[in-house]
Amino acid sequence: MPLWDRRAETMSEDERAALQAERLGALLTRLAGSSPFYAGRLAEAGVDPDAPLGLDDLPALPFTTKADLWEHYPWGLLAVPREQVLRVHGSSGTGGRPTLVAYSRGDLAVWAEVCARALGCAGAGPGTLVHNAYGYGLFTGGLGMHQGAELLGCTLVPVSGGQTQRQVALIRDLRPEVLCCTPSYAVRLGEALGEAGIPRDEVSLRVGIFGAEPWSEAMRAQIEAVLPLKALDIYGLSEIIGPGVSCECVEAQAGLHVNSDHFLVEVVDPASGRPLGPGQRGELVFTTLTKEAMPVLRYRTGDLAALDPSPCACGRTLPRMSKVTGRKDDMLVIRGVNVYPSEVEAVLVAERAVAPHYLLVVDRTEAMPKLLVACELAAGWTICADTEEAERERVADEVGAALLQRLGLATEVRVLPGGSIPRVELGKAQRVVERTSTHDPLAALSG
Ligand code: DLL
Repeated sequence: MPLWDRRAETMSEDERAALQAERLGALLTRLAGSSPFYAGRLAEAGVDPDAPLGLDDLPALPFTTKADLWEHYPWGLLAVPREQVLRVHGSSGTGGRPTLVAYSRGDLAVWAEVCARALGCAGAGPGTLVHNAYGYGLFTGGLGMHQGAELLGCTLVPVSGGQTQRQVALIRDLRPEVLCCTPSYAVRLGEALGEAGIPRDEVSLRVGIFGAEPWSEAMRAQIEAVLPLKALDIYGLSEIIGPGVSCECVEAQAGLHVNSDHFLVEVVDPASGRPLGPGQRGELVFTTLTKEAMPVLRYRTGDLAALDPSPCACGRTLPRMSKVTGRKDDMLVIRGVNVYPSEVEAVLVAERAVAPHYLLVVDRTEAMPKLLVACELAAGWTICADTEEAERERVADEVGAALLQRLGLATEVRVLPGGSIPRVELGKAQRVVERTSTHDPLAALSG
């Protein structure tokens, strides 16, 4: 399988470490001279930016957080004159305040390079037909994959998100091999292709590059069951570059290759910030070694994963990160029990009687919070309308028992008729919502 940048992707560990140390030293010198924010942070931490620095010194460098980006919104973390910024992207964020990031010409080139590597991981090359259903706009998904596909020489269909019927027609007519979109939208597209009378085996797609939201191994199996493709995980965040920070390869599907020649990766204990070793799950932290416009030092992502430095069967030597199993701030605490939404997803997706669409409702209408799990019956599970309600109740009991066993928590499960859970056609799926005395998200659902 051709690698987009064989040299960078198969470098020996020592060679890569030397490159990283050299780039880290250059970054510190640059930041001390061009970023008042980092010049201050480095001085506070007692770091001399011109002293020789090895990778072992990394833990002595200060962290950067999302709060730093917000406090210095919009241009405070720029390390180049504003006129050298060619583009701004960002994410909407949960609090309504966007996180904005800036790209220089060099940054856009690095971004295209790492997205081309991701497409290379999917086995794409010049002429490969790519259907890009990530949203175009401030969100990094659409334009990020777009530039990577163009650099690689792919035939790109920049369809963006939404308008599912039109997407189905384009997939039927153009016969793309690679699909880029969120995993939840991949499920929706699989469903819509079936509804349009296109059987799974007649769909041309061979590989999917899915990311921007967490998805479990069980969800991978579901997607591969509705679409005839290998589903690969791609990870990234606006603050670091967008998609292309890391991606799985089609050969192994065993962890995401981190482009660590550009994005130095660490895993730290989310509470203490202390570095963790290979295989230990903690918070991902990245340092952008080559970014010009808005570089970040030890950026705390809040995303939880583990690292594996061993080489992959595909020949790449880049370290691999596990799937992101959640964010440190999306852990729910229900009656003293820690619940990760990904654990609930794993139970639901393993249950054949329910479709892979769900909503977790944290019910705060009483003194003690409760977890309500709303899902729906799988398409074609019951054919007899008379028995459907009883069947939904039976399945709800079954799912409730499985959740109790897995989480150690009693939940209230509602299995609704097929099609009740709203499908997300644009942007990221929001699977956890709150129910309060003034707002009931369940009221809008049928069943
Ligand atoms: O979601 C960039 C992206 C676009 C990645 C397309 C992959 C594909 P943001 O909007 O800034 O950037 O959101 C970043 O999304 O911190 C994670 O919490 C989450 N996330 C992104 N990819 C994954 C993934 C883009 N593969 C935030 N698995 C990150 C789990 C992911 N979570």
